Amino acid sequence: MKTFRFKPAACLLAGLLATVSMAQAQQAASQPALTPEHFAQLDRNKSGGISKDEYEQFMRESFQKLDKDGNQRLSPDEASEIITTEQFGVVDVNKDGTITLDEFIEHVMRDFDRYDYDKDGKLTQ
Ligand SMILES: [Ca+2]
Ligand SMILES: [Ca+2]
Ligand SMILES: [Ca+2]
Repeated sequence: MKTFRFKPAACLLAGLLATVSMAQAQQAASQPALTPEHFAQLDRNKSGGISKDEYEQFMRESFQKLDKDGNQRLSPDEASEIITTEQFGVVDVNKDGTITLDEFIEHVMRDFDRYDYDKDGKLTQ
């Protein structure tokens, strides 16, 4: 592995997405790989749980950061910081070659539901 110089947010996001694709590949209910540091970043109000709002807010901010040219779409280039070409194809539901905020949020919020085992609308450790 070469050393990546991700910003913390991008690094966390890459970790989350990588976990997801692995889970999809294995069709297994693997544990979310939320480290204590990740958890602290997502749990903005330090309530001890990550609400859907907190999760979505983080993802929206991540999207804005990745969208370098600010056209509200991620090109394969822009997204390459966090996902592989294969993952890009999964998130780009309508296959137009870009990932819109809607496609992005829909994808990551599905992950939220998957992680939320007890369906209480919060991720806890
Ligand atoms: Ca919280
Ligand atoms: Ca863009
Ligand atoms: Ca698309």
